[in-house]
Amino acid sequence: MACKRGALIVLEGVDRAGKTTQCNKLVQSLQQSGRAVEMMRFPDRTTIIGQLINAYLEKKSDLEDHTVHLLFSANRWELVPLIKKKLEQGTTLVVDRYAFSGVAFTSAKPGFSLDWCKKPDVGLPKPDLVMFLQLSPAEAALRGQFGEERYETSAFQRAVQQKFEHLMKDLSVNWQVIDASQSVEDVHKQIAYHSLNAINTAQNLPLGELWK
Ligand code: ADP
Ligand code: 2DT
Repeated sequence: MACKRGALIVLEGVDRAGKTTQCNKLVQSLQQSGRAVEMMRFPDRTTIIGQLINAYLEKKSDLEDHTVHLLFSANRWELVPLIKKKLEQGTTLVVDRYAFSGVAFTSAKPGFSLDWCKKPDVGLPKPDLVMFLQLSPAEAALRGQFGEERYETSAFQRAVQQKFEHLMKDLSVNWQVIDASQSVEDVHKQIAYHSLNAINTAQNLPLGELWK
């Protein structure tokens, strides 16, 4: 019998919600329980497309807004063969940001509809679970200042949060909202619970296609 596939698990949320902290903790705990699991993050700044995105985020280059949106999407598509291979081999993937960040960030810019922003990502591997780490701007501020990268301002982050809220109304995606103001341990417990459920369910289901 073919091996059971891994689950595609995504963490989303605003800046400083704890995505990276929780992705690392989830990977560690799943590994400790003997499961095959790996972490990925988007943008993946290591590829050639990722380096263009990195220069843009670090404000070392300017790119036209549609163009950079398509580059973020291309950065996901270039990794699809690897994502599919890992999942088929039974490895669960824990992903720090995905197409939802892509849509939320670009549609927070003037003149971009949610619908246009989703189009390039239609058909990507569909996450089995998307956890949104919910944190108020005031609580995020307690975790440190904004960095120097593009998009790191409170007005823009508020607009992004509203776009995420629209996206979360889509019941074709398995969203779980997590209260990210709790301690690292308590947030982790909830994330681990939802992830184990998703891993068990995904084993017997084919991988879906996002927004299709
Ligand atoms: P993100 O990847 O969402 O931007 P990080 O995981 O990098 O967030 O965390 C941002 C900052 O907040 C880091 O300094 C991290 O140590 C801290 N942090 C993460 N989770 C919590 C938490 N639950 N409570 C308090 N501080 C946290
Ligand atoms: P971090 O590397 O700090 O997570 O943030 N972004 C991300 C987009 O605008 N579009 C996308 O498709 C993705 C995945 C969010 C990178 C920044 O890039 C933004 C913050």
